[in-house]
Amino acid sequence: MNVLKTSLLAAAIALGAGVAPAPAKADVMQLIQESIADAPDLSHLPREQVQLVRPPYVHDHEQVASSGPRVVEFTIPIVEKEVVIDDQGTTLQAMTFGGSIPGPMMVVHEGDYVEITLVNPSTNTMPHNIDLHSATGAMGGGDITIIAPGEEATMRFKADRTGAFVYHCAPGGTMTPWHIMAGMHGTIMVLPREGLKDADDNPLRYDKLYYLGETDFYVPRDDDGNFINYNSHAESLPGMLEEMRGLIPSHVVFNGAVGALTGEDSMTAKNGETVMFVHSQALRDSRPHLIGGHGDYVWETGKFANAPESDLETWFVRGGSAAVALYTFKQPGLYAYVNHNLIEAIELGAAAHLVVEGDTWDHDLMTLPSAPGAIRPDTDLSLPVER
Ligand code: CU1
Repeated sequence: MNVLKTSLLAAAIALGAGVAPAPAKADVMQLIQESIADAPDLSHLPREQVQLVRPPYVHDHEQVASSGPRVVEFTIPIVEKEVVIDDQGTTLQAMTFGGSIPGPMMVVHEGDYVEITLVNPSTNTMPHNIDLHSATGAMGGGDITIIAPGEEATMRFKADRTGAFVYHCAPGGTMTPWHIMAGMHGTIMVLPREGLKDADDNPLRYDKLYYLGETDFYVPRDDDGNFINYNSHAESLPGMLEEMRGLIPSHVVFNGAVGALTGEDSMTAKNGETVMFVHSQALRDSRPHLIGGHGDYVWETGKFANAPESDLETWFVRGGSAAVALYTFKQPGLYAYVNHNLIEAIELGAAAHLVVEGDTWDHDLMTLPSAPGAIRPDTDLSLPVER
């Protein structure tokens, strides 16, 4: 183990000193390994290896399962790297599932077995793991997937409840919020086998799916007010930790950087298409709003066992969860998908764009009887009266 790895581990232990050590970690690992012969034989089930896709896109998947449960295999390499998080060139010593912030979204169906191989290449410097909010036991898998650089582990869990669920790294102590803040979070969506339904049990479908992972970064500034660019993860930790504890983010972004989903990287749809937006936040709360559109159907908590709400203007994402919204576009043009704390959207970065193609306008829904121009002489300028 090199000096850097040793110092990071020492820092992890020291910084986590205020938190009682988890006594059951070894017990759970031991219990699982000693009774591994009791694991169900799944050799009768079909297996599928899924190639993950970089967000905001999501791998191909069925909305209504055409057959029974499967074992779905995902492999996620962990990548520690430096990324640029704004248009000023501010860098972050990032940690990622699969090289992106957020990590790739996985989609399975209820009753499927999810088999995740987590790989920590020897080029990394820190231990990592995966805690899946959709999994049951062993800290969501965190206790049985902790791997040092050069190691890998495969864990399997049954997707026994539907919804969109956050997953994140959770190596323990201060390492946990730091690794999440530095990018190690994503979403897995467990669809009902029969597909999504509205409150009256009518089927709901989507034409496109976009995954937005919102992240709050805490980059300290130097004495001149400029963001500090660190040269390594170890160097960045003390300053980032102090900034994190202040709970005032320097950046709040979708998909890893200010403007990551704008301009040429904007989301797209065709007028008339139904788009699913999955929006996760692993640490703070958020309040998505589609400017010019609505949430036709919104599972605010992201859990499909609950009927979706209808016609929402803004919805809420609890930190540590993922919300799901469906909207059918009715007008072409540019839409903004924002965190409707607009200070966070405009000043800190939590804004994305979606371009809807189309060349016909629904004048029944909106039209323009008088275009912007000079105030007309007969326009009534009297103020509202008091009563
Ligand atoms: Cu990690």
